[in-house]
Amino acid sequence: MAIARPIRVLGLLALGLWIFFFYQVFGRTRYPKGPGDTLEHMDRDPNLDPTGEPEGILHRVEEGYAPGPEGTARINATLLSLVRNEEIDGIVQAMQDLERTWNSKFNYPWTFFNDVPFTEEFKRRTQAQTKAECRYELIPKEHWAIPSWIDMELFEESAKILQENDIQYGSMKSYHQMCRWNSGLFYKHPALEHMQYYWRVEPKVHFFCDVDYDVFRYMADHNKTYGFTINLYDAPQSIPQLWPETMKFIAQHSEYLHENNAMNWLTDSDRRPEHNLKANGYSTCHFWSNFEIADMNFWRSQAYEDYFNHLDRAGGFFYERWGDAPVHSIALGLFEDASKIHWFRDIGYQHIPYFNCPNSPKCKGCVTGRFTDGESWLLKEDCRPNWFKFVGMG
Ligand SMILES: Nc1nc2c(ncn2[C@@H]2O[C@H](COP(=O)(O)OP(=O)(O)OP(=O)(O)O)[C@@H](O)[C@H]2O)c(=O)[nH]1
Ligand SMILES: *[C@@H]1O[C@H](CO)[C@@H](O)[C@H](O)[C@H]1NC(C)=O
Ligand SMILES: *[C@@H]1O[C@H](CO)[C@@H](O)[C@H](O)[C@H]1NC(C)=O
Ligand SMILES: [Mg+2]
Repeated sequence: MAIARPIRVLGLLALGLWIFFFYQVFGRTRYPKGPGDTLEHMDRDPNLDPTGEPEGILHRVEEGYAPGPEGTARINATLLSLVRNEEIDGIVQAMQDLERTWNSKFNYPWTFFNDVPFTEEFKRRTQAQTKAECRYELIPKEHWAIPSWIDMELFEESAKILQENDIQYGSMKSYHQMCRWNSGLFYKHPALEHMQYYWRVEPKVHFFCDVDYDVFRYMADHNKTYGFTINLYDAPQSIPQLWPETMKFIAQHSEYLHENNAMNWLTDSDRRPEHNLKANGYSTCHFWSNFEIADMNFWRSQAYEDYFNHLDRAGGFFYERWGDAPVHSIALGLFEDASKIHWFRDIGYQHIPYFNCPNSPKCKGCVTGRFTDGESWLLKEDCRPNWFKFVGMG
């Protein structure tokens, strides 16, 4: 049967449109499907490259890391965990991972914090995981309490809005208190007075790779202020006023801006422009603070003290759900030399649902280069490509 020419042309056109349509919908993979796939703006995940120890001087077990006063090679540093008595199983598991991969060699003390006293069972079971000293500290009431200037009716109203926007834990008072304490108070606890560095550990996190050097002395010897493993986008609805408040602060205190700051990383709007828009100018990229190895002198600086007080007065720890992760990250990105921020690429780590899993024979139990074991849409929460681009790695 002969088909009239105009019909053939129309048929071809329709076919072409269908192909175009399917290409638009299925053809462009925006995010990687699994290990090895490419990321937008990141041709290759650096975690797939063979990863060894960082360069430069490293201090090792032979130098004197026995538990107790014999451990003369240790500096003033502690593993640090804010944790609830009910989370005993989770913290024991996290301790086992970190003791196995690192601390059984270096024996840094553990310091546990709680807003209520630790139970005897908590103390017994945690101390049983380590040869190092464990300290159990109560948070002073004035560090944990909701500040007097917070209007509790406004808090309840705001919590409803957070809930409507699906902001996890938005209506849970203690979650807001926890974020505030981690932002601006933990390092003021008297138990940390003589401590300079800390490694923050949460219940249920995993560590996968043997680390055979003193990471605290690495920080000190290489002038590092802050070490991270994972870099994420935040939910913009949890922090709409954080960046505007930060800009107000900067307008009054431009002297605190570091000349080598990470402003371009903080304000990126190329990748996920809608995040930047909803957060009023902040990319929402942050170092995921359930892991941090850091120098408390930065939090104790005048710049950070003034910044935290400004934010605290603005009320966003309660009326919004400002997390300690974006607060820490913005402060570091503005007031610190960006070269003092270190990606601990060699420390295999997981806090559900994200991983840092390097390509190294020292790692066991994670899939090299895997960013998440959750739903594939979580892959777009990865903000490492922005950081790598910013520091010239990608
Ligand atoms: N003592 C005490 N610790 C808390 C409280 N709320 C949170 N924490 C601790 O603070 C840290 C962060 O809390 P999480 O509940 O893990 O918050 P998150 O990591 O954002 O959320 P998850 O995805 O559920 O882990 C953990 O180490 C908790 O044990 C609290 O009210 N009291
Ligand atoms: C650790 O802190 C104590 C008390 O402040 C101080 O005397 C000591 O010199 C410090 N040690 C190191 C290695 O910095
Ligand atoms: C560390 O920083 C100090 C002060 O900024 C500087 O004097 C020193 O040379 C730095 N050391 C290294 C190894 O970068
Ligand atoms: Mg957690």
